[in-house]
Amino acid sequence: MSFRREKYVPKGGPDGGDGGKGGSVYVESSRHYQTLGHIKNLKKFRAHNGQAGSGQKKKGADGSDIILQVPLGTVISDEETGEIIHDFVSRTERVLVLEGGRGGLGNVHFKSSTNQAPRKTISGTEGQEQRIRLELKLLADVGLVGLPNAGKSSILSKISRAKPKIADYPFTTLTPQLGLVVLDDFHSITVADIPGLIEGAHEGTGLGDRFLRHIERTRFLIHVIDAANHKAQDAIEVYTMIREELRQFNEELIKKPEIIALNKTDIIDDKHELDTIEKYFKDKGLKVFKVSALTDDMLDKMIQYVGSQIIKSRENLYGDILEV
Ligand SMILES: Nc1nc2c(ncn2[C@@H]2O[C@H](COP(=O)(O)OP(=O)(O)OP(=O)(O)O)[C@@H](O)[C@H]2O)c(=O)[nH]1
Ligand SMILES: [Mg+2]
Repeated sequence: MSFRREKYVPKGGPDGGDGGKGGSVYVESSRHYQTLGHIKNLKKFRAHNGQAGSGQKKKGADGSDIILQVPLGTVISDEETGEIIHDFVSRTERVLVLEGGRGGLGNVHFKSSTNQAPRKTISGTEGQEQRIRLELKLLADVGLVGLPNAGKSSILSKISRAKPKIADYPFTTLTPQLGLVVLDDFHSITVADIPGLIEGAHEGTGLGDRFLRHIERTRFLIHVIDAANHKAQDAIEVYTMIREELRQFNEELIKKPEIIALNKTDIIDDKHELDTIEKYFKDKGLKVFKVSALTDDMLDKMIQYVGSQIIKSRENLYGDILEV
């Protein structure tokens, strides 16, 4: 609120200007970032306040916006309700998370024939606050799942140029690894190697299930089973257990199309056990590949099959978009 005060201008009338708008908070995906490391230790992001208006009808400056940059693959959600605000999947995008408060209105607006000296103003709105969760999920087409030591990383290292750590003890892989698998001159798919799962992973046993979020968005799962060190009955139990861990984490995971990779066939003596395992899965309607990450046996066939499935699902996806 302000009134014009000038020599020789008695009762100068209202001249209080408007307040500036508060800044807004945006989140933007950027190809320059691959992790959320740059914002890990920053707990609060605050856009700037708008400045107050002043006399002589001066409007206050708008507060500047703040733009938080995150890598592609980040999902932002409301920490309290869990509601997804945005999923940055395919390209760089900018999303308005919180709109800055409206600036107040100065008394210059409220002059009328009956009120030449209005004392009325309208306050600006308060800025808003929200707790949001930022989660980075890999964007892979295919996920490799299975017990520790099943040979997931060995398979990834053979089908892609990724160089994951491989060793003869459980929990060699401590974080998910991503590999690019080139199918032909025009097509490639990405495959994620997830740390091994054991019974109770959903309750935190072993490395727990926290890496499973990285396969939530895959289109396809390859279930890797060490067929050399499991009797048929064990292999089946292992499969059922892993599926149960996946289900506990997210029902959607077990609805994904999957195939079975029976690995380490190079050191199997008892072909009868192997046939029993294979029959069990085939009877369930699942496609089975008897592979060896050591000798490369059947890996190529498996990848061609998985690749063709992925390419088909991509075509369907684009088909849907065209229909819309
Ligand atoms: N003989 C033979 N050994 C294999 C084969 N595949 C993997 N191995 C061995 O099995 C062991 C475990 O292999 P990894 O690829 O590290 O297994 P992983 O499933 O990634 O294990 P985690 O990372 O602990 O979950 C290593 O000693 C590999 O050399 C195979 O086809 N044949
Ligand atoms: Mg591994």
